[in-house]
Order: sequence, then structure tokens, then C-alpha cells
Amino acid sequence: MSILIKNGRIITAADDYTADIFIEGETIRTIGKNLTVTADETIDASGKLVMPGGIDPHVHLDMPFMGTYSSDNYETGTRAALFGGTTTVIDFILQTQGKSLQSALNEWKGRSDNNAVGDYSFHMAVTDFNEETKKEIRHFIENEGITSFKTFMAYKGALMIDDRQMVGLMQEVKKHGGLINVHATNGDMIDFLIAKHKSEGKLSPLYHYLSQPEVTEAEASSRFADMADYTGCPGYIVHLTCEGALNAVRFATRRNQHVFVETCIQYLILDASLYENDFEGAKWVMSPPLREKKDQETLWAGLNQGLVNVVATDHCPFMWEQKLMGKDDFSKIPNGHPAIENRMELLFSEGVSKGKITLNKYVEVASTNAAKIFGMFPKKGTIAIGSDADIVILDPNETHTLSAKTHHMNVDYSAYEGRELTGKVKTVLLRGKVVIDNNECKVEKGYGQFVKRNKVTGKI
Ligand code: DUC
Ligand code: ZN
Ligand code: ZN
Ligand code: ZN
Repeated sequence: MSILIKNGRIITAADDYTADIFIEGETIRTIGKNLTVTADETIDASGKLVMPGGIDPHVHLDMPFMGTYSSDNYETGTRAALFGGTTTVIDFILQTQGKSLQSALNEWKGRSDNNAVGDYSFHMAVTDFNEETKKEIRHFIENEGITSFKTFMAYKGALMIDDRQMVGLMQEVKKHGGLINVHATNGDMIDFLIAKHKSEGKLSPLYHYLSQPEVTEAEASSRFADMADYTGCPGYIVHLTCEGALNAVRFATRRNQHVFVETCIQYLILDASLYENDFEGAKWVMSPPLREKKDQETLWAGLNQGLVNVVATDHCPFMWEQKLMGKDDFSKIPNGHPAIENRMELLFSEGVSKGKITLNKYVEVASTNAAKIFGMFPKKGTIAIGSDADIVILDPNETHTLSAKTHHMNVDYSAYEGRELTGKVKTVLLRGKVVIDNNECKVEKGYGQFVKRNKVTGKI
């Protein structure tokens, strides 16, 4: 099977030019002006942007969490991702405390095998680091192609590890060529504030926000950067939301340390005023919570300064019925919001169309950097000869409106209902196959493959 994409404006993290792309099988064979090859199928991309498929390295599909499961499974979640131009996602396996990493991997494989529509990989969340788990780290990196290990500095009793475990894990991960991702918030401070608010009868979603002030994130981000510096282990802070936390990273860069930073689309464009609408605010109950306008400014600037490297989603959807579990107690609202389908178009509309970031920066933070940081480059994350033909064709001028009525995520509300966007994903290719065309998905579950990743370099 071969495909010729003609006359598109090709954008990568570094380039911007008009050319044709010839795809044979799963990979890009040739790129050039006016190619005279014969292909089984020709796509006219005149007037459109042709970019690498999006990579969302932070999603939670079919995940057991807070007494329920996130509502998108591997099929619905990766399909919705494809509709929005994201061709590869990285999901999180959660170790159960007291059990092995391998048993958690087996459980996640049971839910994901033959179910994904788009490509996916796993981070391994280590929630209980001990002599037994320590022995498994090398096997994950060398044999499973899982080279990043998630840690939680919050959610005590279920997910959180203490600093003793963190340092031990970092030493082990560094030794074998991996990276540590971190949910960097001070869990003890947050637990204290949750208990305080509850004892005062303050139970609405607003108090979820007020229980996780900026300092809880700034403190943990700083502590994490110090531990990464001490051990020399590459580190990646997930869902960084605020000025205080980014300043902790600025400090680390002053000592020539590189801590990778991810923010999520919601922190760039939504703010905490959404928590003022009574229980409606539960739609945006996530951890960390939405912040202030000044933090949005800091994050956009951070992208342009190269301090914020990746825009992900932390996609963790729950049906309204599930959100209602916390009707009378904010601490029981399942944390998370749906965005896997919307990330690429939201970032294009709010970032590129509004002139906040360049097209090259867009590709860099929506795809290329994640591929580099997590050991998938140049197979994923760019348009180059030999790379997987994972390609998004986007019309930069078409406008459309986001709504739960038309989205493909398995969740009965949209966190962005009624938002008007400029720029629409028209056609998506994954490994040389057209998977989305004109609002239609052309492949079934099972098309998506597990991506085995390489050791990390700790550099981009
Ligand atoms: N934050 C969320 O909002 N959901 C899943 C896990 C997390 O850290
Ligand atoms: Zn194994
Ligand atoms: Zn988190
Ligand atoms: Zn998450």
C-alpha cells in the first residue's frame, strides 16, 4: 500500500516548506517537490498544514481510581485521540502497593491488548519501592520497552512514595537508562487542608481548589528537582500548572540541571473561576486544580522560553454520574477531566491562531519533544524519511465548535462546551494508513500497537 500526500505545507519542530510526501507501507519513503511516483492513493493537501501525529504522553484510560474507573477505555480513548490528531498516547500503569510491577503490567495488558485503535505506550507508576521492586526496574527498561517510571508525591496510602523511596528509585532508574516522571505536589500539606476544610463543613468543589494552593506544587517541584540533581536521574514534572513551580525549575536550570516540564492544555486556557459555579465546578476537579490568569501567562511564556517542553492532557474522564460520587464532599469527586480529543485543536486555536506560539513550537510541544524525551524519536514525532507515517493534515482556517454532542470521548459532558475553534483536523494517518478522514474513523480496535521505547538520553 502506498500513499502520496501532495502540495501540503509541511511543518516539523524545525522546518516549514511545501512538498510532497510518499509513503510506502508504514513509513515515509520520500519527501520532495513534485514527486513523480505512482501511489495507490493520492491526497491533495493544498492549503493545509501537514504535521507529525500528535503525542499525548499523559493519559489515563480504563484506570481504577478513587473507587471507580476512568470512562474511556483503550478503544474509545485512542479512537477519540485519533479524531483530534493524536496518534500516540502514553498511559500510566499503577502498581498496587504490596504487589509487583509485573503483576500491574499484566493487568494493564489485559485491558489494552487488541483494544487500542491508535498507538500507545506505558509509563510504570512505582507506588511501593522496595528490594523486590528494585529488581524489576532493569527488566522493564531492557525488555519491556518501558523506560519511564511515574512517582506520586501525593495521594498518601494509595499512590504516594516518600522521599527515601524516591531517592532509591531514582538511583536505580538512572543506572539503567530510564527517567522519572513525577506528580509533584506536597501530599501531606494537601491532606491537612482537605481535613481542615471538611471539618469546617466546606464541602463544595471550590474547596478542592483551595486545598491545593500553589505552594503545595512549588514546594514539591523544588524538592523533586533537588533529588533529581542529587541522584543525576533525568526527571520530568507532569502537569505543571503555576508560576511558583516553574520558578523551581528556573532555579534548577541555573545550576545547569535539565528538568523536563509538561503542562496540560487546560492549564493554559482555563482558570479557577470555574470552581465558583457550585457543583458544576466538579467538571474541572482535577489535581492539580486550575490556577489563575497570571499562571496561564507564565506557562505560555515558559513554552516560548523552552522551559515548558510538552503540552499533554492528563486525560482522565468520568461520567457526570461518577462525578456525583462527590456531591456532598469534594474529596470524593473523581479527579480528572476529558481532553484527549481536543488537545491538538485547542492548542492550535488558542496558541497558533491567536499568535501566542509559532507553528514550529506547536509541533515541538504537541509531538516532537515527547517523542525525544520518552525514547520514541525519530520513529515518532517528526516527518522524515524512515519515520512512521503518522501524519495530521489540518485546515488552519476552518472553524468549528466543541460539544459533547459531537465528540468521540466516552463522557457525557464536554469541559469545553460551546468553545469556538479556528483550525480543524481533516485527515489523520497512523503508520501509513488513513485512520481518520472527514470525521470518520477508518480502522477498528486492534489497529493500535504498543510502542516499545528506547532508553532515554535526558536531553532534547
Ligand atoms: N490527577 C487527576 O486529575 N487525575 C488523575 C490523576 C491525577 O494526578
Ligand atoms: Zn516482563
Ligand atoms: Zn497527577
Ligand atoms: Zn495524570
